[in-house]
Amino acid sequence: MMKWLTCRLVGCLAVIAVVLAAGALLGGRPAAMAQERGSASAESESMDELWGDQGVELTEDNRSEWFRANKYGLFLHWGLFSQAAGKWEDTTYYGITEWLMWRGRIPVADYETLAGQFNPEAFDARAWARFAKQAGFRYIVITAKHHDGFAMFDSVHPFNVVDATPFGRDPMRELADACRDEGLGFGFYYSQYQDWHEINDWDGDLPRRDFAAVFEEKIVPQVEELCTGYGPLSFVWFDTPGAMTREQSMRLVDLVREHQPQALINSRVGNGVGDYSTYGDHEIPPRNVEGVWEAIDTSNNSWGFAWYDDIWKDSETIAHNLISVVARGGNYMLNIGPKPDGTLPADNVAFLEQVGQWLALHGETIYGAGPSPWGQRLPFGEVTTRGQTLYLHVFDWTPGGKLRLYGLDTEVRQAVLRDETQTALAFEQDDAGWLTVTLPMAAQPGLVPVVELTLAGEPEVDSRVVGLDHEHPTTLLSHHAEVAGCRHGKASWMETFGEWKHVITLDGWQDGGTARWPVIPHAAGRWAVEIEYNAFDEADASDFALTVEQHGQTTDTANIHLLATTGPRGHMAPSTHFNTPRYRFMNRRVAVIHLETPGPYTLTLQPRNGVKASGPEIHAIRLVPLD
Ligand code: JFZ
Repeated sequence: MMKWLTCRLVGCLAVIAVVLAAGALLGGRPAAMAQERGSASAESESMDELWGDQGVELTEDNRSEWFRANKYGLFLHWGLFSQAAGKWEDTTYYGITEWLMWRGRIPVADYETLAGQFNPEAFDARAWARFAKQAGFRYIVITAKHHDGFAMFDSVHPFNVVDATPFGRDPMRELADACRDEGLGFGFYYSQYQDWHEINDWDGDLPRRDFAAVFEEKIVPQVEELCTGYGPLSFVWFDTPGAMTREQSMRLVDLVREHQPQALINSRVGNGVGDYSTYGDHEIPPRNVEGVWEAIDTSNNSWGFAWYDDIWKDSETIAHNLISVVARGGNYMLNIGPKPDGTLPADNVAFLEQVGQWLALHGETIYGAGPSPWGQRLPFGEVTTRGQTLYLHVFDWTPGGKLRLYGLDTEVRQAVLRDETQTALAFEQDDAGWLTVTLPMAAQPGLVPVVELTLAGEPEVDSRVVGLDHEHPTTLLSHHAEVAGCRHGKASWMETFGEWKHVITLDGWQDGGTARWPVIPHAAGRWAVEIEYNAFDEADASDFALTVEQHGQTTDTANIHLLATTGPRGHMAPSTHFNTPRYRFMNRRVAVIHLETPGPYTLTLQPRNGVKASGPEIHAIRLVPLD
């Protein structure tokens, strides 16, 4: 999400693509982002209601409440691009499969031949909806029309699934009905600005029309078809607003409001007029984000089905991602690229079903749960909340190990392991601000074990000082630092298969610049210092000092030498979608520091011998306990 960019470019799609690479086709962050933070207020309600199990009905007045109650959505990218699966004639275009038409500069008439082959006879909308329900998803958003302009629904525009394919059915209607029967939310993805079937810069036979005409002739009528023909919708999910005017964005919003007043509209409708914000693809923000927002992600690396992409995220990774997004305050919408025959990839489904089994036991810690009062990941895992309850999700389970949390000011009444034993766990809260929970001497119970803490009141946490655990590595994020003479920045780029990467950084280093983190070790000891950073050749071998101070006195200094990570500042391989700059963040162990007495310290990172080319981009410092 790059809110500082506003796209004013029209016409040339090549230019637009470059701008997309920089993220500008995304909508700006909507005004709704400034809204109040959600909290599960009604403690007295039954658990089912608190879990959002049909407890919150989606109406015009409680869109954000419904959204927050449901947390986990299934995104589906399905269309003619699935038929091609990343390959056109003899060439595989690795990455961002649903952009095949653009990448292959395929003329409209040639691309239309895919419709003649599209016949997903194994498609069973009820089976998809049942799977989604079992996997713990609360809503589905599916591509009704992607950038290739092909309508996966019955439309007056002839380039559609009913009129142009041997399949001849309307899968959107079947899925809408099936979702309603399963009690799942349902919505359409609709690409409102990019429609390469109507406007592109490579097909000489295409009549030259401007967007304003296409908007009136196709976009508005199709959005109306989707809003009037498929029953109540939970979402209309727009994408890549490009050079849409505010009036055009508002036309679409008004249209949705008129027919579907309860439906949520995402920020990519453009011009800051949506209900909630969509983060950059594949991005989980490292620190809590206020307002109503979602992170979107893929199960493998591409959105649309790709014949070569079997790089599935396993169930543990997906569960961790979901938990982390909820702990940051958002919703997680995870994508599957269905196959051209209408089935879902089997490995993909199997991993998601395992997550569903975990959610069947621990849904209470996710659906409608509040964000972590610590504002970022803790060394052992993630925290979510519900009223006076804290859920500690243990990502790193050691039998008999300790979970340490620093800065909780509220009294803990009890700690219980959320498994079938419901074992009460020993815990201790000391005067220095540490809470220590002792795990049982047992093998890891389930996909992600959860410890439930009951507090004497709503959690109050001082999260400014980072507690250094001496059993788990602790991460000091760039954005947690107080800076002078360097900046909080962010690097975003697209990798081989179209997956975006986003990394927050400290960059723009000047001579004498500093980044400072307040930390407090749980016990005296030595920590290995690892730095995750990117340094282009020009900034190679930057020298830094990491100073350890207590009560204004320097107690230790480590000298740090950061070698280039990337080779020459270059571009991605030619097989890649866009020519975005190549970043290569690496985690390197660079020093050892000593923290020998109790109490808080300040760690200061500072360049030593003059900064070259504004220095490296530093994502985080990781302190790994050695004692
Ligand atoms: C868009 C589409 O172009 C893509 O095909 C897919 O449908 C995805 C869900 O959305 O791609 C984007 C849009 C914005 C960003 C990244 C990918 N962004 O700004 O980070």
